[in-house]
Amino acid sequence: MNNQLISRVNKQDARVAMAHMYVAFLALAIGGLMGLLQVFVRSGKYELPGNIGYYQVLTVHGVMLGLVLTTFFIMGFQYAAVSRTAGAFSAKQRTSAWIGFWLMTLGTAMAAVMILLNEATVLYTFYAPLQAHWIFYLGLTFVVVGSWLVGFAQVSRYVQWRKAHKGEPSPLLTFMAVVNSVMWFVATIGVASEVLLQLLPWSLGLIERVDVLITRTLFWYFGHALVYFWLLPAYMAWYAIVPKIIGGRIFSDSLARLSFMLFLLFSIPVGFHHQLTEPGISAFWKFLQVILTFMVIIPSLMTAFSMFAMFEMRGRELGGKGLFGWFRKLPWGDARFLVPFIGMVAFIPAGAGGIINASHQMNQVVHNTIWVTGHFHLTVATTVLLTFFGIAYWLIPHLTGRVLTPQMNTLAIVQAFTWAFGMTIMSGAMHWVGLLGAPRRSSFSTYGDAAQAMEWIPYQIAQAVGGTILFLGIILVLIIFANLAWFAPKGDEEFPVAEVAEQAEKTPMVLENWKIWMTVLVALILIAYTIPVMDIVNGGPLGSKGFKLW
Ligand code: HAS
Ligand code: CU
Repeated sequence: MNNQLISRVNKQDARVAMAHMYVAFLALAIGGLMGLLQVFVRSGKYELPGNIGYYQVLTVHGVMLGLVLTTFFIMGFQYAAVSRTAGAFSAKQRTSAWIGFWLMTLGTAMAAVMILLNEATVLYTFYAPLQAHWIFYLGLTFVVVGSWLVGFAQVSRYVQWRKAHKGEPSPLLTFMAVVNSVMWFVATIGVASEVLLQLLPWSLGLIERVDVLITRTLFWYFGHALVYFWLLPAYMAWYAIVPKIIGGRIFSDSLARLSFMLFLLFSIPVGFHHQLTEPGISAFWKFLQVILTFMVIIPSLMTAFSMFAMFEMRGRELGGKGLFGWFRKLPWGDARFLVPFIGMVAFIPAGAGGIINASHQMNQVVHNTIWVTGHFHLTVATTVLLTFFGIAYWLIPHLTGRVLTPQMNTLAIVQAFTWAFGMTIMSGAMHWVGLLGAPRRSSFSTYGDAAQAMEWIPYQIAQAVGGTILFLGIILVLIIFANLAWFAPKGDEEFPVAEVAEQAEKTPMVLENWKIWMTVLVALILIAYTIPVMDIVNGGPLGSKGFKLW
């Protein structure tokens, strides 16, 4: 296939991708420091200096890590992956990506300044009734529009490739990047309309009130797909890159594509599973979206299956015998494999927690408790993030023309174990104390020395211990990043892309028939949202004038 023809990311494309990486890792540094402050405050043993508020710090943390780090890393990685597998971008496409990058960076700076000025302490979900300064919302708009431009470049390169290769399936990584970009376009329509039609005019005083339930519904229409926008690049690495690193092959190209298409279809019409306790949406529509949520678990189970199959195939090739002998044969000393692997292991309890959250009755127990925080620190902050680190360890040197030295490889392994250890303590404590009722998104309080609140304190101290270990992990990864970006020896680090196993079937072209999939997608969204949204619009009260509670 074309993998052999193009073996590296074009030099000019590498600059685009690397620019994204700088912002991503800067966001990691800032956001990580805020996380450390938060666990300290919640332990009850520490108070923030000056006039800095807990919720302000929490907003910086969520925005920097949940929105900025992820979006920049993903767009940079996908851009590099398309250049590597479909070939260099045209000058026009590259310009679109550069404009997108600068627009995102400008928007990030605007939002960050407003949060630092304490004008936008609205947390990373930023829906009404909390009201931020309009510059914050405008900044977020720039981030979204900028990401569209980088995404358009990828889609345009894909279309160009397909025109030149009629009847052939596109390179797998390019296809996956395009699926994720398309999902992102469709999902961000929700948040863009929330910001442009509601939050922005409301914060400018052009309209007096907004309907809180509509802002929340539009946000979660976007917000759930957002979490899969984070996950899919990790899956790209698992399906198409990790096999090459371990010397194996992709278990099945068709299965990988099918799972990505299922993500595109089912990631969006499920936002109500974040609103299961919300009055104003009838139980039937919540039930329907819970069913669709259970549908979107299937492609993750398919992924788990493929990973096991791929590992076993490779382990047996290396002479592994018996039921589990293959397991020992995998290249455990290679950080590019081991770090994402730890992420995979974390996804087993993380996914199980997600299924608990999605189960309507059990959601009543965990919703708005710090259990949910525990859940997403396993999913996005372990599974996804460790995979991103694993990607960075070959991608950054590939882009900068350097190599990952054995010392850095060892440090990367130490980093991943530090992370896994710290997260087990922190996320474990969050899950447990969440079941005891401890709220999420709340500063330290003894609630008038209530007995229940006293019960929470030891867990909150455990969170601080785990969080401190995690912060050490952040320092380690920043050291590795700096090394790979500026100091590592010059060389040529490979951008690994795996081939498909021989016995795998030919890829059916129907998986690239976008007319079919987009029709199904739009139909699913309309079915899941039209009537409940009409109900909200018709039955809503006057709306909120907005609050500034900080
Ligand atoms: Fe979630 C809340 C349901 C996955 C992120 N989630 C959140 C929030 C975030 C988040 C950020 O239904 C909080 C938002 C907020 O601020 O309020 N989530 C799910 C479900 C899944 C799920 C059903 N979530 C994710 C992923 C995330 C993420 C992925 C980020 C990347 N989540 C919910 C619900 C809520 C929620 C409710 C709202 C809660 C509330 O009340 O507010 C599923 O997609 C999970 C499916 C996953 C699996 C696991 C498959 C396992 C694999 C690993 C294989 C391992 C190998 C290694 C091969 C079924 C693929 C083996 C090696 C060995 C040695 C064994
Ligand atoms: Cu969700």
